[in-house]
Amino acid sequence: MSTSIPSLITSSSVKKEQRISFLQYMLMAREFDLAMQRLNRQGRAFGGVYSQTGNEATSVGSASALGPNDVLFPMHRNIGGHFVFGQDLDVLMKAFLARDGSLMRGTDGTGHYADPSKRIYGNISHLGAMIPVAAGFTMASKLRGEMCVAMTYIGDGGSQTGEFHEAMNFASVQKLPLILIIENNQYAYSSPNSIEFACEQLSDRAKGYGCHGITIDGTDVELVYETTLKAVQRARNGEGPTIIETITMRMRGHAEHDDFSYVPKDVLAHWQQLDPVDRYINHCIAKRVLTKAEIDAMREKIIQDMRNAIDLVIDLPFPSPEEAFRNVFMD
Ligand SMILES: Cc1ncc(C[n+]2csc(CCOP(=O)(O)OP(=O)(O)O)c2C)c(N)n1
Ligand SMILES: [Mg+2]
Repeated sequence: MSTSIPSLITSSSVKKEQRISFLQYMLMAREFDLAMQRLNRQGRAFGGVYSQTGNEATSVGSASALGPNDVLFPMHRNIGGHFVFGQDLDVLMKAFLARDGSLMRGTDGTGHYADPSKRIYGNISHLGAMIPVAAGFTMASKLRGEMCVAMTYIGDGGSQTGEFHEAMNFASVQKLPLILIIENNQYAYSSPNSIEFACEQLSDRAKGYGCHGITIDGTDVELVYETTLKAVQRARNGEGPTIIETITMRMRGHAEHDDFSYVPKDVLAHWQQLDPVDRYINHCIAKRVLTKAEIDAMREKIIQDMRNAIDLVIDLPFPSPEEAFRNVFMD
């Protein structure tokens, strides 16, 4: 593995306050993740706990490029996007700990919720299925004469589904304001890229659909932001969809039950050096955005907020068993 570490870009479209907010949201995503991992090991978080570590720059940078009328269809490693879209920490903690009365009524702990008040819709577990839904959202808003960009996400594995193809073809033909972020984190469960697809880059497919496509470093928040901003502008100009493939690494197992022993240790060590949060902290200190002491204080406050949210939620009751039958239809 090469040990070279690329420098992060300093985007001219980013102002100081935005840099601070990128850092804030990435730290929130990281600390939420660490809190969920701990709760899982303590037997207090149930179901799948899907680590976002390594994906913070992609989820925060991309969601930050959208405007107040746009919509987000996040996937299972996009907690950063929920924060960018203003989702409340306590609300998320209650949902992820599957407590009664949460957004998913306690029936799920992985963010399969829609919250129209926050313009967040997702995620749909069936890989690929959310892309046509996001495309349909933009089609509906177009028919209503509104200008609304939808952004959704798919993994390298999920990109191999039929719905990916159908949705991107349809969106390209209709020139829909849709942005698809392909989070290429090298693995789909235990399958590496080499047995998933034969094209060089997943964004190469854009040419076949007749839309725009680009592959970028998904660990560089300002690069992700700047690239997505251009895609948003194209979408608003009626130039149709964009596929942005972000190259990242899934730094833990598929979910916390998976020891990911199939990932070579030198590969993980290489990506550890590319950690998007640590590198952006150093970048912000070097660019005098904030001092180390200010960043430490920001992180400490976030950790305290996580503790407070857990304290608030942890003793709440689970839903009654009947909840499992609500919204289930049968004769
Ligand atoms: C259509 C479909 N097939 C299989 C699954 C089971 N499944 C859930 S996540 C996953 C791996 C996804 O890998 P990738 O798309 O690369 O995303 P990552 O988890 O790496 O972020 C699989 C196979 C599913 N949810 N939907
Ligand atoms: Mg993957």
